[in-house]
Amino acid sequence: MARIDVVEGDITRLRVDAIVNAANRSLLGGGGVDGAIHRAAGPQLLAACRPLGGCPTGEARITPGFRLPARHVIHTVGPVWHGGDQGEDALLGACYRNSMQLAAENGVESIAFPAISCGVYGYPPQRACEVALGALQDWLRTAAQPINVVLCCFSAEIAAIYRRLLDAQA
Ligand code: AR6
Repeated sequence: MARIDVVEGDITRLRVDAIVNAANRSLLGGGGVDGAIHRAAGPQLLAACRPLGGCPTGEARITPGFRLPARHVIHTVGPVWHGGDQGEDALLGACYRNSMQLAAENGVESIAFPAISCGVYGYPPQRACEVALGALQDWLRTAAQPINVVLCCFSAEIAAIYRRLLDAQA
């Protein structure tokens, strides 16, 4: 059975097969975790993203990790929070599912996610963590092969939310 671990820290440092980037639809970089990943991977990452021609919200694309310890970067575009009745939960869940699907297709055995949409895009963290965990656990339940998941939290607040949700299931 695949594991889900909660880790606090910088996702660009993690030695996993793939890290997920909370990108925007251009896939040409930005602030937050996107900026950190591009800085750590080096300029080849932008060169690899450019020909992808962007990515719709909820979908995912894969590139090499270049200078990162991770072999792959999976770029996904989370929804901007507009109050919760604009299909945000479905789009956020799709980010996690589509990232896992792409990971499986590329032989990834370990993957780390940031808290997609919880920064600049303004998603309420508790709700985002519930959607993320639900989507990941649903995916893992029916997966042909197990993939170990790291929930990489840049703040203690997000880590505490994930730990509470996981403890409540134990
Ligand atoms: N490692 C792990 N998590 C991080 C790191 C890091 N190095 N840096 C920030 N976070 P955000 P979004 C956390 O704003 O809300 C970009 O400009 C952060 O604390 O990076 O999906 C893109 O280009 C927060 O919990 O992504 C888009 O335009 C989480 O990562 C836009 O921001 C996500 O925050 C996407 O916004």
